[in-house]
Amino acid sequence: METELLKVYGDRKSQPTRAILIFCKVNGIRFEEVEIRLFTSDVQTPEYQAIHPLKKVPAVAYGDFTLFESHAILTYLACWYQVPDHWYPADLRKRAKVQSVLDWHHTTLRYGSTRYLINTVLAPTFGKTPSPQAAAEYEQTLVQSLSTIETLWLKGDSKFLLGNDQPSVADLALVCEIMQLHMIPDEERKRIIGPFKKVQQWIANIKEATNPHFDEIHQHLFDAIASSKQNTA
Ligand SMILES: N[C@@H](CCC(=O)N[C@@H](CS)C(=O)NCC(=O)O)C(=O)O
Repeated sequence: METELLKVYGDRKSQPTRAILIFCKVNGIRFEEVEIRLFTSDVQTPEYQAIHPLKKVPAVAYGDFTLFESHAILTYLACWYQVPDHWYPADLRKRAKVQSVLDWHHTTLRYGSTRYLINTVLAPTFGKTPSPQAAAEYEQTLVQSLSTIETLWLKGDSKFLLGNDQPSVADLALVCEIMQLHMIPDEERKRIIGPFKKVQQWIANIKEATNPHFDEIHQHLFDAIASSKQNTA
């Protein structure tokens, strides 16, 4: 195994960055966190563009090996560091099921959730005015995705996705996406997530399985939300 130290580039306000950081911490992976602040000149430097030519976060580097796309990073790290099997099972059929949830995530839950946020609270960041019409459309995608998690991925009384009693990288990727909804006012979030009781229990299960790291990594997001509320008050 290489002796290089893994570098994780990202911003804790970014949901896929948090998933990777929590994964590394829970599994005792040694790494250096390199903060790349979203929407700043941090992503514009030639050094960072050599790592992530698309100028996004997260990314990792291990010596001269670089990788971006959080799902690819999570699965690579799970295999490279030989973490406990439940994160990304060696059994090919079980592994393929985890992969199927990861693939589903990007075009459904993440698609709906990020666009909902961009058309509501994040609109000013993108130089847009909030669009209630677009927000309503993406809220539908988001709610349908939560419904799929509730009725399809959280089978029976299972604690984690795919009927598992321990989390996989898919649990981490999806839950960090949902935590981003803390950016919207509490009453809005409750309106959207409130009906999904299994989803709420599942979030609590992942917190329990990954704490204190889950809370520590999310604190940065909560602090940023609190300070933006103060600035707009
Ligand atoms: N599919 C990518 C998504 C990466 C992504 O969109 N990251 C966001 C932050 S969560 C970003 O860097 N946005 C800045 C931009 O798009 O300019 C992954 O899972 O890593």
